[in-house]
Amino acid sequence: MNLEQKTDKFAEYINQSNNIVFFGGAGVSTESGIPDFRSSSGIYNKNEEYNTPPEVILSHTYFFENTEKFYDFYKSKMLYLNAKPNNAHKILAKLEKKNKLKAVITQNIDNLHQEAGSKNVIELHGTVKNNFCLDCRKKFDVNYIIERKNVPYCDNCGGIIKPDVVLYEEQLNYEAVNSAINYITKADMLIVGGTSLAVYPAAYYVSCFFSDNKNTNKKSVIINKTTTDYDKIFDISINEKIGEVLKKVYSELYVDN
Ligand code: CNA
Repeated sequence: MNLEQKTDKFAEYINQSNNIVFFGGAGVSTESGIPDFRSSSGIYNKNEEYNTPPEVILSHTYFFENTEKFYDFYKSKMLYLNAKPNNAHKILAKLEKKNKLKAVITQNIDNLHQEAGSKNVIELHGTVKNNFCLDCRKKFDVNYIIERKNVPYCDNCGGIIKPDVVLYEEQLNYEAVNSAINYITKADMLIVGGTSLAVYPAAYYVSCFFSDNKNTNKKSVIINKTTTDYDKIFDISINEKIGEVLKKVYSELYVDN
């Protein structure tokens, strides 16, 4: 199938479904100016000024052993507070409003789906918006983190503040995981986008959709700029920019704009 045929088919699948689930990652936000991890322009490949790999800096152990260096990296590489939702975020929000899409499941921590208007967003890796004191649990917004020179300390008890994001070596939130699996297994259409599916357990969630063989009418689409190891199991795989693809597909749907 060429691109035109793929987007036509993709639109046809959306027209036929009212139970779509979206599963996405950092590639959803690159068109908003936030770099992903693994692209050639991603954080893993543009990290010259730090001689420690990002996956080490963004780990639980590193946070506690090198809190100052962690925050230095986190504030300069992970916080993009001026970024705005792009077409991908906006169209997913519209599909939810039209009662077609039931949930957005994201590995992103940037809050852009909510800013675009999506209501049911499952954040598997937490969000930069929420931060809390490790000692007294007092909550802080992200501005408090930015305004502190180095490590942010609690103004109530002096404890270290940690962003409510899931670091390497940490467990995912049990409720978020359960809810994500529930939506994916019940969906009749899965759209995966902007994720290398390389971070465990991302590929596992996707496999949950394919493991139920009872519904033979299920449809699946993956949109990722580069190929992934899983492209072949999807009905349609598109290696293009997700914002552009979703915009084109949305214009072909039987819904009012
Ligand atoms: P990843 O491993 O960096 O993969 C991103 C994928 O997206 C790559 O395969 C790219 O080819 C693809 N991609 C990049 N731009 C586009 C685009 N415009 N359209 C379609 N595809 C594109 O990131 P994953 O999300 O798979 O890995 C999970 C990590 C990344 C999670 O822990 C996130 O928290 C973390 N992360 C999040 C953000 C964010 O919140 N915006 C930014 C950077 C990293």
